[in-house]
Amino acid sequence: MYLDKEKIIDGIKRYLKVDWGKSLKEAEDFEIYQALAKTIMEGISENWEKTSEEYKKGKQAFYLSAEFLMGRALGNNLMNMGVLREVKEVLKELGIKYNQIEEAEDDAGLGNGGLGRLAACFMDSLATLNLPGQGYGIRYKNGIFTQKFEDGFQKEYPETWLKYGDPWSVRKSSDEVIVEFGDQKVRAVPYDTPILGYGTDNVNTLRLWEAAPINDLDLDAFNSQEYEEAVQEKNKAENISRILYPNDSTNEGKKLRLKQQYFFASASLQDILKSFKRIHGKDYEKLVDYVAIQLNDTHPVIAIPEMMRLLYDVEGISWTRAWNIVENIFSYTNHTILKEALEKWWIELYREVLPRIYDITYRIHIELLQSLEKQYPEDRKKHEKMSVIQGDLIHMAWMAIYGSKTINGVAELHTELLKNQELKEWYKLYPKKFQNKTNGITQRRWLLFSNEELSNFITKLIGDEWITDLSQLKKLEKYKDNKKILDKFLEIKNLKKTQLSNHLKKVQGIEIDTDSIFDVQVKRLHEYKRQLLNIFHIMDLYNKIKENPEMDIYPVTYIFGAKAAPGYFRAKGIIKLINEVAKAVNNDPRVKGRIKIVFVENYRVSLAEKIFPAADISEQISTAGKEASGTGNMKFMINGALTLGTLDGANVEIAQEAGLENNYIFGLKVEDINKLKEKGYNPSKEYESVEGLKKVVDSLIDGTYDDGGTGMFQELYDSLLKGASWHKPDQYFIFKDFAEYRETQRKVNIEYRNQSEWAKKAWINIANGGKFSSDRTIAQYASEIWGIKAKEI
Ligand code: T68
Repeated sequence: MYLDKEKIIDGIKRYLKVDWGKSLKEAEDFEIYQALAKTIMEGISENWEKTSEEYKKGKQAFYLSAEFLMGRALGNNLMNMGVLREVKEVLKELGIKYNQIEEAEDDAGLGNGGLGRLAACFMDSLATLNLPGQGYGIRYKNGIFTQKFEDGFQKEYPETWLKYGDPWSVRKSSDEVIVEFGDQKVRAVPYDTPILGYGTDNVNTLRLWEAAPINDLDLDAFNSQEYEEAVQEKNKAENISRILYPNDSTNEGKKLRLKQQYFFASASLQDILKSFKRIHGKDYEKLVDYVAIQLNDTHPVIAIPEMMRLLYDVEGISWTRAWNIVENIFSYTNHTILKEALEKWWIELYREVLPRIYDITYRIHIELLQSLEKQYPEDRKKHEKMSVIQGDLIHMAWMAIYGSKTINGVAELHTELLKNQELKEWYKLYPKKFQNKTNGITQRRWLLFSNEELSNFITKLIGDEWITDLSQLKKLEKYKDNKKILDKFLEIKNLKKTQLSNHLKKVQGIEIDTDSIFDVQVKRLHEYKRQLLNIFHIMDLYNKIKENPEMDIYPVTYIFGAKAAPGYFRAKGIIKLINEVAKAVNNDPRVKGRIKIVFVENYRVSLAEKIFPAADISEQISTAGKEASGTGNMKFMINGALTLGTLDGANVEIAQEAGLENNYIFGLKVEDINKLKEKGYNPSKEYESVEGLKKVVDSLIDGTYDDGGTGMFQELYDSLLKGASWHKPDQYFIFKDFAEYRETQRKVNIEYRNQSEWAKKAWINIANGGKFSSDRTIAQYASEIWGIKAKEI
């Protein structure tokens, strides 16, 4: 342990004085938070340096990701260091409420959703497993936008996590590098954040790059009183790392986005090569023995031609040798099969922003064509389909597959779909490159930290090994019929529900019945995730209550949390719809509190930590085949919520591990959907024939719900019944799955009443959650892809 009580008190007081000129009595919560954070930073500095030195001696893995959705660091760091309890005590003695200090920290929201949060969980697991792995990304000044609801509409406000500075990062000016574009040259300045593992002295690193101008000020312009021009270069440079693109699934195709990608890819590779050279000189044959690079989706794939530029142009290695190195260093993870998410760049734009990288990309393209010609002589159609450059577009995924040692999907089903459908030509060409790495989550943040009560209980029963070996949870299974234990579980669940309700009361003024079923869907808003199916079911239930006021329903609170990409009109329409239905349902005396809808504002990591432990039902209802994995599903599971879901993504493996009988699995499977598509799907049939459905759908446009004259609800209606120029009607099969979803919901509502049976199912889910630790995932990456080994300092 690096810190004892005295050191903590001394540190807090010292930093308050130095940084803010204040005594403890005068200090604001956020100042105490900062002082405490800096005390921790001071405490770990030696181990941090030691770890970096130690890791440099062997092979390291570098995780390149445009997003790291870290959330808050304070509580997590204190917990991983094993001093959370001490700090709480110290603060109490000083008359300070720890909770308030914790709430003073803004989330580091440098990601959109699952992909960014996965990267954050991976950082935690790497450190905990003492693995030499480092993250590289962008230090966005503004992370994912702050969401507010105004009259039921989503409004976006800039997120400003850096307004008081970030105490968790150290600016490493001496490691700056220059990144050059066709029309611009900038400095890339690294900021290092320590990643503390649990129960280890190792401290890993997340290095995020900030863009800065070569020249701060154009003095000539300034002297001629041209003030705007004087800071033009500075603004243009800083724009590169200013803002996170808030799209989680559509490809932006914007110039600034391409610049962001090249900016951090180039800076990271320069950094990697620089530190390699310091130790090994120009012995580049050794590079593959010291460096593995994981490309988190296609966003950093530009690193492939950039590595060629650095090795071939700058270091003067032959093209063939350089390519051989590339092919053995890079690996690529695919996170989606949605066509609109696959990154393609207009040639014109790409060439303008990155002229040399374009030339190199072109050469890569030609060489791929040559190898395709060898493999499939004169099969022009195939060549065209698999080309990096097709017409006016550059396909980043194709370059990734061609230039990587391995390519992996993020759940078994997803990987199978890649191999047999989406990327089948590539699988045929490179069968050995394809791997599966089912996602995982860190149980430290998502159970130990966010559910202290359940954690303590588990530890009391099976010891604390589960904290670093989640498969230990299996030992809980023997208690599945023990009434006392299940009662205790229910008591804890109820406590977490009360805590969440209290929080939501405070921040959103909502009253929630804590005896009701907490039925939760939290994730980005997207048509394929089918929040619309969820709200349609509630609308139907509401209609039924109006027809039959005495209807027997066990009370349910439907909790939603979701941000929509700002330009995603339909997703925003769905938010408005949920809020409108909520207004009607929650204020209707006929409902008598049996159902309630709560849409939590600004869903983010720190709120998620309060929501998962309180859930009874985990809604995972995406159209089969569309959700690559999902990771929220895993967080729910280990906190004892039952999955109400389709056989999609990692739901399949959750049901496999915990048993179908302990979850609520429904709906079309991938094969059903493929068949339906072949046959031709006509949603009007369901619309007309499924009892209650027509009434629900019609209420979008008959004046029942008001979209404030935006046309949003009409547009939703049309998307389901008419389709649009770019898609068929009801492309996500909401109507087709509606009846079975409703039936499954009915089952949930009845079975929940048997609390002991329910608790048993929840308990079995927890006991079988072991597979879904990111420790398992990362151990697999380490041995099956990267070839790195644990190294303790
Ligand atoms: C998610 N993808 C998958 N993308 O949807 C989810 N995309 O199934 C999976 O569990 C998770 O990745 C982790 O593997 C995303 O979150 C994005 O956020 C994103 C961001 C920018 C551009 C494209």
